[in-house]
Amino acid sequence: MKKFAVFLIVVLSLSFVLSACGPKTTTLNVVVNDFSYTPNTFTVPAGAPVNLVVKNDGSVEHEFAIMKKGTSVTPPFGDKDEGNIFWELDEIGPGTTKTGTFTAPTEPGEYEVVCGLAGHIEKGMVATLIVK
Ligand SMILES: [Cu+2]
Repeated sequence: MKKFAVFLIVVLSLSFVLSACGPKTTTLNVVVNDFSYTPNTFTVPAGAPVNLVVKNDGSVEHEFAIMKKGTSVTPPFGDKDEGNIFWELDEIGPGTTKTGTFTAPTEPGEYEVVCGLAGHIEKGMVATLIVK
């Protein structure tokens, strides 16, 4: 019985160790301004958990919307584009920092990132998320 208890403890602690070895979280730090993303290109591993930290140094609200693979926005951003959003962090107020987490797409390639607020893409708020 005692041996079984020891065995159980070993199995349980092993499963804890293994679960801690899942995909590593990637942290992406991006600064948004009126009207740009810095950096403008970011790379994340396919399928990895991503912790996105967006600092808004601008004077108006901004967004960080990742479009689905193979789609890109022809401005103006509108209802035609809503269904093509893979994931987004919105309502990033001026002078604030907002954090969000998402799982990177499993399909490698380039994904368009835009700010969907009226006129912002036109002024340059387009970036590229590279998944590999
Ligand atoms: Cu914007």
